[in-house]
Amino acid sequence: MIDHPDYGYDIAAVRADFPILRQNHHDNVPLIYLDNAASSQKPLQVIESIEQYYKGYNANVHRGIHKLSEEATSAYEGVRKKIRKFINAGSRREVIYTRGTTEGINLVANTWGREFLKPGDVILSTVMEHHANIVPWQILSAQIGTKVMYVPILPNGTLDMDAYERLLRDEPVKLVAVAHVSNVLGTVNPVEDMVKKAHEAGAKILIDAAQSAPHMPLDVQAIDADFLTFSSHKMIGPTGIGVLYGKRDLLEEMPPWMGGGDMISTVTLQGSTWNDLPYKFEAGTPSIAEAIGFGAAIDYLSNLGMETIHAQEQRITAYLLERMSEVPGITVFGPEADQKGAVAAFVVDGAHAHDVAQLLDAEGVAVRAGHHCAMPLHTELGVSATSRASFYLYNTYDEVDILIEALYKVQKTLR
Ligand code: 7TS
Repeated sequence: MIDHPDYGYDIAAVRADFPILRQNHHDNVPLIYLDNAASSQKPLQVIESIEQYYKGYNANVHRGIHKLSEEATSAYEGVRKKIRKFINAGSRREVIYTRGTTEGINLVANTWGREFLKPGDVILSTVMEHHANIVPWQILSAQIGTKVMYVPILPNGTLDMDAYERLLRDEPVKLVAVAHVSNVLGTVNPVEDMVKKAHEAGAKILIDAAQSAPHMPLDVQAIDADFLTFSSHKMIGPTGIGVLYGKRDLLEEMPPWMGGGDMISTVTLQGSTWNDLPYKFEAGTPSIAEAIGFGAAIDYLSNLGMETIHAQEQRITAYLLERMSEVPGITVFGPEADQKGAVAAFVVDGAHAHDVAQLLDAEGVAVRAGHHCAMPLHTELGVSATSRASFYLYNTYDEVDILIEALYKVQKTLR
């Protein structure tokens, strides 16, 4: 038995905050939730904040002068300030609410991309991206004549940085669009270095932080990102809300994308003028309850401390990879633990990823199987599908052990 280091926080107290973790998955087996890269579970603090809003001060925001609307507006805008602090943005005006990462990327493609990219310009993505950071650039390119190119990966699952520099040098790259952390390989990309090199080449850079914002401290000013986007639901908050951070001067010169209420300053039958940031990009009634729940999630994460959460995830990742390496006939994709987030996508020799996931599910272990919205990456890896175990702050070393035991059982069943 390996002597597990401390979690850095009271793991029992944390787990007690997440009601869903108390249930049995099937009749007799407890739930081991290892699908956190897809979506995380929610603590009572988040669930109750939403209930309190609907019970106590539900109203539309930025409208009426009645007390309820003022209370709702103050809570909704208060969360924006929390997000500003959480990512160290220079101003709350740089924090745009979206429905999530996907919408954040599409917003940049449809506003900045349409306004500032020209036929022949190159958008540089990577082969390890989620479809959300590939498809919007392909759609845009089909419409305006830009070209999408991709940074390849090395055999260990890290980006080929020589190729990155070469592409920046040899191609007319105007935008780099890269994931901070891969949702399959877990690779933590050297974004500060990538930003520096993109800027030296005269390109802007968008960072898809869907898999980093939940797991490590983020400082958008230190990274010097032009755009950075993430989703609440992967960081113990509700679905339907996320953030696009953008540098203020860029956001100021971008035209709006969706038109409607709240995003205008004046409207006549002949034309309209736009509201100030961030509202220029927030047409229509927003996800108010979800934003309030997101605020409770940020409070929760901040109270534990993102450094503390990250340090624990690094320990559990090291333990996970060590234990998985003991099981014969299993290939885990991606780099070593010290370069990797808490995710292990793997294949079991002679077994289909979906069968593995189904058998694990019978043991109470919830993992995802498939291409994880990263088909080009799976093609590159030479597999059609992987099973993926992804961890978060409430997962335990005992759950790693249960996963490993379950994997031995799966192998026996499939043999
Ligand atoms: N980018 C990355 C790196 C992701 O992992 C995801 C979601 C997205 C973008 C899209 O986020 P959304 O909140 O807008 O949907 N990733 C996954 C996953 O790995 N399994 O399910 C969703």
